[in-house]
Amino acid sequence: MTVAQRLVEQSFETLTLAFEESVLTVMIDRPEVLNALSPVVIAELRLVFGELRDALGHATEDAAAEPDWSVRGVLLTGSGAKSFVAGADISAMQHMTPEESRLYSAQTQELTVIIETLAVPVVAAVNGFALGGGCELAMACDYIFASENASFGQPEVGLGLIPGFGGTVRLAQYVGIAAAREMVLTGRRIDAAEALQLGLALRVLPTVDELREAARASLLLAARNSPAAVSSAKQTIREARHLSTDAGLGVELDAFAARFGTPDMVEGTSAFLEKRRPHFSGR
Ligand code: CO8
Repeated sequence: MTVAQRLVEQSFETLTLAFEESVLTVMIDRPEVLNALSPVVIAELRLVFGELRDALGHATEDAAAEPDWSVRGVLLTGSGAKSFVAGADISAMQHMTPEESRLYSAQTQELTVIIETLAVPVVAAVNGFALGGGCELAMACDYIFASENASFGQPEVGLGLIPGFGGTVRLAQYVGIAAAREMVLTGRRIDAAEALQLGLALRVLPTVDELREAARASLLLAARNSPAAVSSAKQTIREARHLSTDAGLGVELDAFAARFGTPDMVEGTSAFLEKRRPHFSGR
């Protein structure tokens, strides 16, 4: 059984999963609280992304294992047309002790790292509010598409909190330090047009349906390539991001050279020269 089959057969309390044409859609499904992230949502997201990581990890790290590339991209979205995720569930957080909040934050931060290092692309389709933990979850994805009604913000300081799900780190990576400071210190919400202008959203689509379709199309485009090469490119960009130019080029050099002689590299270059479509095995 593939990881795609295993995941869609499971039932979740707070998520709805769908699988079509190699794209797994993970929908956070708590519309009554605008898809706020409760500890159960975090646990279920960790389960889904953890299973994907384990299945794909075998494909990328263990040369002898049969690669399970059944899932070639993940679309992360919220149910309905009003909210992606309106933040961490405030009622679940209110009575946490510092120790409990540390554990909760560590678990959510770990989830963002699993997403960021997953071997396949993950696209956030932000269909409304992406506030606090919602904005932070979206930023852990490879890129963000948004609908016109989307709004983004880090309103934690208004609750006597600060971002705890990677927001103090990743927002500045997306929008630069001054814009990140302004958003985090004021708690101001920005609309989709401003998110696009700042580089937080990569594309803005008029409706939620068009948004999900565009995110899906982008994932399917990536899925036409060698999965092993896509994975390597994703990890290389992440690894090189904060290095000096020289150190980053060294990381790229190693990853580039490692592709040579692999089945996918042989197939991709042969297919081009033979003027046919490549059939990648993902190795
Ligand atoms: N948590 C719990 N419930 C929520 C949340 C939330 N974050 N957001 C909305 N809801 C609930 C509302 O309480 C309401 O429930 P009810 O119908 O029972 O009253 C329902 O969803 C609908 O919401 P509203 O009636 O408020 O809808 P509006 O359209 O009037 O307003 C807003 C929408 C503007 C999104 C508004 O709901 C709002 O401001 N929500 C809170 C946004 C927020 O502050 N988010 C940040 C939370 S803190 C955070 O995310 C920290 C991240 C770090 C965590 C790291 C792990 C520790």
